[in-house]
Amino acid sequence: MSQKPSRSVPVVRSVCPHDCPSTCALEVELLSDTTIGRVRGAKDDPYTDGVICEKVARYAERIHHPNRLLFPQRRDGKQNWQRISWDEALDEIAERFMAIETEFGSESIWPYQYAGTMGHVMRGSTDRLRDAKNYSGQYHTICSLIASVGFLAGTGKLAGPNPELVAHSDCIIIWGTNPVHTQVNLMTHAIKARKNNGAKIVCIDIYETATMAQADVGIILRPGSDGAFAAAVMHVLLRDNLADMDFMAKYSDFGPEFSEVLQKCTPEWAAEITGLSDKEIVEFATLVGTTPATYFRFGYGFTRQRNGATNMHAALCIPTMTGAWQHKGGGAFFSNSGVWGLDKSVILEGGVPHGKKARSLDMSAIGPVLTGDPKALKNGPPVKAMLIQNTNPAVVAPEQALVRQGFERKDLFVVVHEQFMTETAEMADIVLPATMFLEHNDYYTRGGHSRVLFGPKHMDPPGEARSNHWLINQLAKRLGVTGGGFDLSDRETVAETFARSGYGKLEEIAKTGFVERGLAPEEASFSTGFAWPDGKFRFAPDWEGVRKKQGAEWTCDPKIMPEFAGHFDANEPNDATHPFRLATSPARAFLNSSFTETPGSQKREKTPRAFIHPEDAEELDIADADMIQIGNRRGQVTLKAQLFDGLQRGVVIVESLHKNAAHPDGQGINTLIGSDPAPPFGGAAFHDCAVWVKPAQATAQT
Ligand SMILES: Nc1nc2c(c(=O)[nH]1)N[C@H]1C(S)=C(S)[C@@H](COP(=O)(O)OP(=O)(O)OC[C@H]3O[C@@H](n4cnc5c(=O)[nH]c(N)nc54)[C@H](O)[C@@H]3O)O[C@H]1N2
Ligand SMILES: Nc1nc2c(c(=O)[nH]1)N[C@H]1C(S)=C(S)[C@@H](COP(=O)(O)OP(=O)(O)OC[C@H]3O[C@@H](n4cnc5c(=O)[nH]c(N)nc54)[C@H](O)[C@@H]3O)O[C@H]1N2
Ligand code: SF4
Ligand SMILES: [Mo]
Repeated sequence: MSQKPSRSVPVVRSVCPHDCPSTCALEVELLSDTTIGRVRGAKDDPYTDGVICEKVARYAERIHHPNRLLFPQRRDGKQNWQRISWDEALDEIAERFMAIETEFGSESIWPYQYAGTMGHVMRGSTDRLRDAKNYSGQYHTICSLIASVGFLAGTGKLAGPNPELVAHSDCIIIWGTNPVHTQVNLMTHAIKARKNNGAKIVCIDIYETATMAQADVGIILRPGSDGAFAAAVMHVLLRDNLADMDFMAKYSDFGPEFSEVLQKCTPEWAAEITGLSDKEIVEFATLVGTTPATYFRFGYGFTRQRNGATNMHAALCIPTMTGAWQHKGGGAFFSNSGVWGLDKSVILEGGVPHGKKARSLDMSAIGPVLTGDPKALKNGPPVKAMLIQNTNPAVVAPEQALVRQGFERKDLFVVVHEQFMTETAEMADIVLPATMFLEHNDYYTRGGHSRVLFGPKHMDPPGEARSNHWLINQLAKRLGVTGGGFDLSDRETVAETFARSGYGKLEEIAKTGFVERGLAPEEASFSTGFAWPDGKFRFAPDWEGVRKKQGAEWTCDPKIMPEFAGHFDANEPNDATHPFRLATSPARAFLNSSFTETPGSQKREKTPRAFIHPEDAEELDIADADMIQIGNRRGQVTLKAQLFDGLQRGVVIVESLHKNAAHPDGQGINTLIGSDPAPPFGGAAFHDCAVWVKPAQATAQT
């Protein structure tokens, strides 16, 4: 994607704000105070290395989109929108919130924010108001929780060898991530390793992704079977004397009991569960067992299965058994979120402390919450008002039918602060226009790397668009809260956070645009000990210890968690009526629901389609490009079939997320996904769904 900027156009430095582990350092052509040209990846940033994805290279399409929201608007009950002033909007919101608080208590107000921007100041401002007013909390379960706790269960810390070291590996295992779609920079470094060291690239997924097409070895297993696969790999490592017994003795809790458990996990046993051949399993074990500098790059695919925490943990046991952590270019990585050492108090805390802290509601359960499910409401008051920022739950949240039913409630007051009239905004009472990243100041941490980057304001927003930070502070004034971040500008809030975190002065940091937070190589790669008190990796997880580290909540009986790493049969069961497994893996040109509005992305992704195995299609009398229905007890969705043999029989993949309205009947793919919390601590299992599939004309069953 990289080209030389033309010399006459000024180029400014920025950071991609989207929810992508790459968090690219950007160079943006600034054509005027209000106009941008091309966006490129910064060449001097070692991880970005001059490369960015197509969708952000074309950001001019998004920032200057004719449909950007420009003014506050109020809806009259139907779809008639009336322009109002910011003062009118803020006064009305403050009045309604105060009246609702008086009648139903502060917990009946639920601010709701997520991943539209990864800027800490913008995202955190919503939480500052929540904290100051003791509104209901948000338990963050969409996205990373399931996999994060699986990683913590082994290492005790979310860290790992710097992903730039991939370039020094002899073998790279890309497991449960599709970086060609979701974090293109990982491919830059993996391909460097192949070029420089002749490294092998292995991709483990549930279908033949665009990444697998570029790999040397592709392993297509059944969804949710990674734990069984990993256990069999460990069986072979022990059987064939490929395990590093010295490393395990020194740095893990490995012992005869686990060894005995693994005896039963033969490749033949795992072949049944994974749908792989025992030969594929043995070959993989032999490859990683004989290649010390093997780098396991785990992705969020793990976090989308009900048994994903245990699968992640089991996969993570492999580099510990081979001792890969000790070798340059070896080890494993999921996220660096344990390394920032940030003091975010000025962003997150406000007002005076409250006696009893408000309940925290599971964000994945927004459907059950809004439709009055007592358990989801923790037996507390109903939610009567919401302020929604940087998220589009009508599209992205599970159990969509319930989410939409909830938003249709006449007694629910909803404010949405957005860049576009999303399908969530369309259901709001008041919609407010939001800035984009080049129009406000913020900073960003890089989950897939080791830098914290500053993204300064470079241009004026269009119309009356205002930032989250500004909106929250204006609303806070009307609600009578002040102090800390409520009295600072967005830039001052960045500066104060950097100062409190010991990063140094913003003026200095702004010169380079980043702070390096990488741990010392031995610490990052745990090669001299893990982050549990005894310094040992856990093959037998201490889930209660993980819960405390993560600040998580048990959502199942702790007794159901298996004692050792391996297969955990916890996924949504298939039955005679629901014989298929559906996964909603990410589309290349959409980023969750962002970019569904831009012409370049729409052109690439076209209409929603389901990949289905040709033999399954034939049995169901479905031809390529036929309209089909996919359904289960939660509802049904209509889309196009695309015959594809790069997956196992019985598996259906819908690359997501299209707008709900892109489906002929307006029901988006999340209609089918469950919002029940995955064990042990919750999380929505977006790729773990039992469904039926039929030609569209046939009568559907539920
Ligand atoms: N283009 C694009 N980029 C994105 C996003 C997007 O929607 N589109 N989303 C952004 C966000 S919010 C995130 S969190 C990241 C996520 O990015 P990734 O880390 O890539 O994670 P996932 O999107 O969940 O899925 C990764 C892969 O896991 C596979 N998978 C599903 N179930 C299993 C399983 O049981 N086992 C194995 N081995 N594989 C499985 C899926 O088929 C998919 O190919 O990407 C970010 N970047
Ligand atoms: N079926 C299925 N569903 C999924 C997933 C999946 O893989 N499959 N992935 C899940 C994952 S991992 C995630 S993280 C979620 C993400 O889902 P969301 O959190 O909804 O993320 P986006 O769709 O990227 O962005 C939401 C909105 O934020 C707005 N926005 C961006 N910046 C700002 C800002 O500064 N201020 C304000 N007020 N608004 C802003 C954008 O215009 C956009 O409409 O989706 C989840 N949903
Ligand atoms: S690869 Fe990810 S971080 Fe980089 S520009 Fe694209 S969306 Fe942004
Ligand atoms: Mo995510």
